[in-house]
Amino acid sequence: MAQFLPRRSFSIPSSIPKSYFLGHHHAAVSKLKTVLPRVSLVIECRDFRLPLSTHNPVLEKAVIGCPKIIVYTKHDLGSDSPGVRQLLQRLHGRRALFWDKNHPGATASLLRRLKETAYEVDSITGLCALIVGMPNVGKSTLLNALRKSGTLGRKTKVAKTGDQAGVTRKIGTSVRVVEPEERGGVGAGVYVLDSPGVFMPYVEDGEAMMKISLVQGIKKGLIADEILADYLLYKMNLWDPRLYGRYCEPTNDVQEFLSAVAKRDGKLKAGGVPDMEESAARVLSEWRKGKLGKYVLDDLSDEALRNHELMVSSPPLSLSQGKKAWKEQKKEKSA
Ligand SMILES: Nc1nc2c(ncn2[C@@H]2O[C@H](COP(=O)(O)OP(=O)(O)OP(=O)(O)O)[C@@H](O)[C@H]2O)c(=O)[nH]1
Ligand SMILES: [Mg+2]
Repeated sequence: MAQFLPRRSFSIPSSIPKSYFLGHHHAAVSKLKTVLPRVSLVIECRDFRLPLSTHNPVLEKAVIGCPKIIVYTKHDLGSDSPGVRQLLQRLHGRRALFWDKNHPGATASLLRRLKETAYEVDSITGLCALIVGMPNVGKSTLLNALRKSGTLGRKTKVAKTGDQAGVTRKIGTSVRVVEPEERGGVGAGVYVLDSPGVFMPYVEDGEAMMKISLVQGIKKGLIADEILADYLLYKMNLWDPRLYGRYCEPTNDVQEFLSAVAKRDGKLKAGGVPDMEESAARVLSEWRKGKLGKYVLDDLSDEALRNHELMVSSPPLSLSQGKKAWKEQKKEKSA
């Protein structure tokens, strides 16, 4: 049999949107600036599968000057990529932490870091930390985990979570995650503020938009599932085509792949015709659960890191330009 050759590049459809900068994202950035004076530490969450694409220059700028730690969330879903954790650790040093919701040790490490900072800050009102990040990266889940682990006995879920972008809409009130000293805790206690996910005003790179959509950082349907499934097939072929070996032999043809998924997982329409839409949705759902490999999607070569730094230091659009671009994009779609 001829050796299988994966596609070396993926042609980005022109229909891919370049923005998802909603009104509440803009409002959240303004609000962040007003709460910042009482914040001593920013906890910036980025999705471990997208260490660069979920690093938002707008947030970087909004919290500038405040000490920050970077929490790479959903570490469990990127654990098959060798060396990434070490690379990020080298880039950020002690500022980076790797976290997943099913690993209590990771929450305990972050709590330790918060307590250390509370001792250093030694404020009579306690330490106030602010969680920021792109939509759906796991900010509210992190807050709930900190609360559960840090305040023994208080198991109530304090923040709403969900597997789509835009679950948290407002900066709420701060939540105690470490009790004050007189109750066996630290200093005057540690408090954490959750915030809504904030998107970037403009994403020049269509591939980055597809990656963000794969991890559900933008609204479902903005990019068709079949396009995302094709992109995922392209990536799986570069990682290891055996990842989907339960469905079919290695292929670069998304129709062939989705037909095989339909047959195996019963996604068939009347007359046994494969339901491509349902099959694409199934593929995405399996991947999001880590059942088609747990790989980091971003390219982390030296060149990609350099380009990313350039983009962060001079982003393509300002906030108001971003808002305008989003409105125009929506108008074009509905025309
Ligand atoms: N596998 C895995 N899933 C996670 C982890 N953390 C969060 N999730 C899931 O990711 C989804 C999003 O979590 P949220 O906490 O609502 O994300 P968010 O950043 O607050 O989202 P917005 O408020 O919409 O910006 C939920 O379905 C969580 O269960 C993790 O460490 N591992
Ligand atoms: Mg949230």
